[in-house]
Amino acid sequence: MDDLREKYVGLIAQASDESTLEDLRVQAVGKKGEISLQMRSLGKMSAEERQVAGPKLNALKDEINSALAAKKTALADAALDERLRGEWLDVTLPARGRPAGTIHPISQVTEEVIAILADLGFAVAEGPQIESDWYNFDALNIPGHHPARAEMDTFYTHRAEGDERPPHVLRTHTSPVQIRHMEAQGAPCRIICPGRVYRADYDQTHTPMFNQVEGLAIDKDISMANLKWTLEEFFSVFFGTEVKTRFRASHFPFTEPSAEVDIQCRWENGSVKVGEGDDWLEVLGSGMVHPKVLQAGGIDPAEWQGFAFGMGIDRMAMLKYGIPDLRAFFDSDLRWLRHYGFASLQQPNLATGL
Ligand code: 2NM
Repeated sequence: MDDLREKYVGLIAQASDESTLEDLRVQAVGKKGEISLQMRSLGKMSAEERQVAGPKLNALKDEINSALAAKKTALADAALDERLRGEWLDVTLPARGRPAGTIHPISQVTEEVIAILADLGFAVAEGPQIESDWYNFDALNIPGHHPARAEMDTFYTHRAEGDERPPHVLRTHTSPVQIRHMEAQGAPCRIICPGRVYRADYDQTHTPMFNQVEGLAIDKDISMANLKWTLEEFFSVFFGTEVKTRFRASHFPFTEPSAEVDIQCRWENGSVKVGEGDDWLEVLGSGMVHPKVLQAGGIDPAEWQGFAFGMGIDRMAMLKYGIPDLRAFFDSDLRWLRHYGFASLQQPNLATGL
């Protein structure tokens, strides 16, 4: 018995994992274990021998069981210590930076323009970017043979072979939205239509997709004077300084009379300053909506009249924020976006300034 005790106490002490320990348990006190076999042999002993050997064997069995349990706990503790050492974490370290995007200058300027004109009573209207040629051209007094159709460098969609209907177009201006609005809501109205427009043109100052805002105000007694005041008010708030405008007679199929609008500026070593100096910069087209256009929108030109204007958002963004190259707007260059982009919480608001 002393040999057995010595053997198993030694082996248990040396065991380095739980499965070795389990093997030892089976070997010593399992059904066919060495100690169990000894206990079975008690039956062949005399009563006196049994009285001595029985309790000793029981004590040995208890001792081995306790040794196994103690070692099992010790191994578990050691394993936990090991994990705690390995999984240690400094919760006071600063968090990883999360890259935040920026608001694109075109989005920012669109929101600025909306904020200013909304304050002047204009509601935002939107419409499809793929238009029928009726909404994009005919309704705007640009008939099929009109040179403006060719000049506009229009993108046409594809029709199936043998389909003789005129193809749809990528809208070349946001005016079709205004025709749709006239049809749906009638007069009076004050709306602005911001959005993407498309013309097949690509050079230093043109991209095939660009952004426009057009305005439309229809009522019984609206005149060019209202247009001029509205635009001067708009530019002054947009540029944050009093801006004079100059109206030059022009021609658009959808307005009569028509005017191109320049804003006051000064050229200063290669860059332009708006609202000072005595140079002029063309930024906008406008006029009184042509009677045929009102009619196309279902509005009686004998009863109603109105002004309309259109400007390029991209151009306004370049002027206000000193962005030199138009094409950079659409390059998705992250360094450019970080430099010219706006913080997402910096939302245009007339009360806090634009
Ligand atoms: C411009 C210039 C002049 C214009 C006209 C209309 C409509 F639909 F009411 F007839 N919307 N926008 C207009 C007039 C646009 O952009 C240079």
